[in-house]
Amino acid sequence: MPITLTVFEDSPDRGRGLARDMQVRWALEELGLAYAVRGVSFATMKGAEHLARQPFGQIPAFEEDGLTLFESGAIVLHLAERHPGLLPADPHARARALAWMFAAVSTIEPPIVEWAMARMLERDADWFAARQPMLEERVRTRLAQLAARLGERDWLEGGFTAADLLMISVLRRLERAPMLPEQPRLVAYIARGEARPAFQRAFAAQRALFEARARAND
Ligand code: GTB
Repeated sequence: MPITLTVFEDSPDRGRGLARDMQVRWALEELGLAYAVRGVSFATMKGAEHLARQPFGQIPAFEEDGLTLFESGAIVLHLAERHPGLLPADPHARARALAWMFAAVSTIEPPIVEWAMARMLERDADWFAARQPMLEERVRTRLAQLAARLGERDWLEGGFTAADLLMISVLRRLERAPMLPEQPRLVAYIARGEARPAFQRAFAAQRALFEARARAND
């Protein structure tokens, strides 16, 4: 059975590739794996059929050969473990790459998402302006720490790994944030990731879906 990836039918990011199916698409492209896409509407995502794939009614979900998986980080890890190319062979380097994968989703992503969600959903709240500097500062701290550790290196652990794929995907959510340009090393790091042919193919595929939907809705 071919790999099937469930994604937003109408992504709210309007083709900017910020939803988390991008992580999985990028990994599949890096590994040269073909996949089919199933688009789901917001209503369908909350129905029993999709909840059986993704218990929180979210995207992405991944299916292959009777295996159904959710959580973008877990899907990327599954693919990286099954196919060579996204994790180092050396056990210590591999363990460090895994640590960075977890850092991407559990240390760097939470303050970024909190900042982004506040901007998206809480702009009209009377406490928005008071809370925003604190949320920005939390992101700023993590970006400075990450940039310090990355240093002059191109990637987090030797060559490009699944850790860079997840970290760059998480950082891309900051594309319009004033905190990101304060860290030129991270700006360059994101650009290096986005320049990879596999990223370009993944981005183009999600963009094509958005454009097809936009044409159909015209
Ligand atoms: N931890 C899970 C994972 O990594 O797979 C989180 C999955 C998740 O948050 N999915 C979101 C979703 O399905 C889409 S990616 N949301 C619908 C819902 O919860 O009902 C998050 C996202 C959404 C929109 C933008 N955007 O518009 O820019 C960016 C990212």
